[in-house]
Amino acid sequence: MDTVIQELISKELQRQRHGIELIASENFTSYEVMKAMGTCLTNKYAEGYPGKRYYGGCEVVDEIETIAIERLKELFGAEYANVQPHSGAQANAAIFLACLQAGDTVLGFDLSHGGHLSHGSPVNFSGKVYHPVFYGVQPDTGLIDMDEVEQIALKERPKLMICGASAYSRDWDYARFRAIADQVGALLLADIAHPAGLISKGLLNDPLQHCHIVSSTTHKTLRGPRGGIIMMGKNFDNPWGRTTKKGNPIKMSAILNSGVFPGMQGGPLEHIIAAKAISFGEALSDSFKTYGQQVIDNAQVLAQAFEANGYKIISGGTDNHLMLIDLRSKGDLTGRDLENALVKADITINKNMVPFDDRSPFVTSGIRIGTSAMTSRGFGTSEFEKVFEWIDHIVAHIENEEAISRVRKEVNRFMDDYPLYPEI
Ligand code: DSN
Repeated sequence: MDTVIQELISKELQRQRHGIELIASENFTSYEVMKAMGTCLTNKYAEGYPGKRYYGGCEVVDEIETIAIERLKELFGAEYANVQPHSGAQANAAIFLACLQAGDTVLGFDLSHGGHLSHGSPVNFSGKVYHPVFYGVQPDTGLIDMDEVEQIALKERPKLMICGASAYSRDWDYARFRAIADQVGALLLADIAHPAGLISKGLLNDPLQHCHIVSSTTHKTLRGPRGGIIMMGKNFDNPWGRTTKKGNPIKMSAILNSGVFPGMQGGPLEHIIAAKAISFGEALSDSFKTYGQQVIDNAQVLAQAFEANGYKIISGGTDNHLMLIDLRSKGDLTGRDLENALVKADITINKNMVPFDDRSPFVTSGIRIGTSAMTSRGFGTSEFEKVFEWIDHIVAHIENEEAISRVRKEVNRFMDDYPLYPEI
């Protein structure tokens, strides 16, 4: 037995058990989802797709992957689903590869306003191989201005437009994005990595009605294993209306599948796909809708508590599971310093650039907070009021190690009543 690594895994379990997890992109899977990832399925090579593999012995994994695909289609009302992307970034890379030529223009949401690296950031493949242009939020409202998106699209004529973010607390107007995409002949991609679980239960607008392609991760609000997916809604399989020389429609689903494999990836991770299938089954249940609504209620209570106590929430509130807090309303406090102080109290958040930030991404003027993980642990609105009090206390005593240590002890005692993975 590798005691070194086993002890470190135990240490991480203790950290997760006793701390308060507020990173907006994290969650706690069910024990069953987690167990599936540590099974013999990891040993199987299965390049290709169910029924069309390049290896023998794929009968069982074919069944598992087919169930994952069918459950995902049912969950979102999708016509097409690919469950093989290893991550959200790789799902996006496969879509870019499938739909674009090097140098094509892509219009995405600015990373420094809340977008994502894989939507055209110059340090990412998407900004190196393609030509990125961006829309952002308005300085006064913190909201995306759809008229501005339209103006940029008309000027830049992108081949692909992307709606979706890592740190935007408002819902998306997918219908208007689609109308703009149609004006300039662009494909429209919604990256729903963050709000996917909430969308799946009808708690936020539905991108599959309007966007040609939808990508996501599976481990954020969807509460599955770490991974990615690609979907298409009904009637989007031939967005160009083009046919082959033989008169057959050119199918986007086939192009996307080949973008993932063999385009971007080799063998799919069938142990992860099994865990995805289990989590999609969980998300199909009615109780997952109750969970999603609680995530939103908790985020709203927390955002209101911050606002009522003089913190500036970008856009003035939240429709989803997260909020971006501009700490410039609290003097010289930086995101980096607050993240470090909170970690000492076993409260985990991440520092985050805010729109029009004058500090670097390593320092930042903001923090991002999400409620999905602690809602999975059983937190309701009263627990989130307590979370606000702890964070506010640390802001007020940021250099007082004793005060921080007292909060840590309180947090650790509090979390004893919210067990995590008692099976272990
Ligand atoms: N960077 C991740 C997040 O935290 O939102 C998404 O990839």
